[in-house]
Amino acid sequence: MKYTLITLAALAGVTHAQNLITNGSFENPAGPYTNLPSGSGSVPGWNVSGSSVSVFGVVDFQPSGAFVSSGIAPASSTTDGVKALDLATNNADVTIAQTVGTSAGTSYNLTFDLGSTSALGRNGIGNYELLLNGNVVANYHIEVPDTTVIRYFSRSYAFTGTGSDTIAFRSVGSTYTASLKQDFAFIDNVSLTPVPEPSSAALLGLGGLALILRRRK
Ligand SMILES: [Ca+2]
Repeated sequence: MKYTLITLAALAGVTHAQNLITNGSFENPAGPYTNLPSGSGSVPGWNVSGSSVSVFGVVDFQPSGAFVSSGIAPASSTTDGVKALDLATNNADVTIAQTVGTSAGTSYNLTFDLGSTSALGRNGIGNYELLLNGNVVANYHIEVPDTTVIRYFSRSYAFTGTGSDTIAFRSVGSTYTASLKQDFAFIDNVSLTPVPEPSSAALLGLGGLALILRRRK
């Protein structure tokens, strides 16, 4: 029974693989709202280009926080941890990119949460592009009429690894007409994990079974 439990734990490890993205929840840097310049050092793990970005957190909407007057419910400000990132700071198009080591031929699932709000007189529109190795592979448009919360939408994108893959999110539409112009384009909870293949899990299970049988001898 003991070794059977170990085998089950090993299988569970496959279905809950570690997130390959560094600082995908934008918890770093810690602290209250901060405007961060473009470059590779301001948001750990990410390269920022196009303009500056800002990180904000639950604390900014609490009493004595920088944005408490916005009326935004603090708990709605992130979907993971206590901080999130605004890709539309200064109403400029911004790109954040990160290169991740992958296994060629392996399937991966990228998941992330995109958010906005109509608080502070904004239009609640966020426009994004997802780029994979420099190519735009998906577009996302969100509209949030709510004025007292930040509302997030979970999105995902599946792709096959090439050995080293660069994932980038770009806010777009800063030059659109007023009615389509993005105001807030938030992002949080970026995660990249390999998709477990039934054959791999089965092989691992057989390996575990072999281990059990060997240890029982
Ligand atoms: Ca976060």
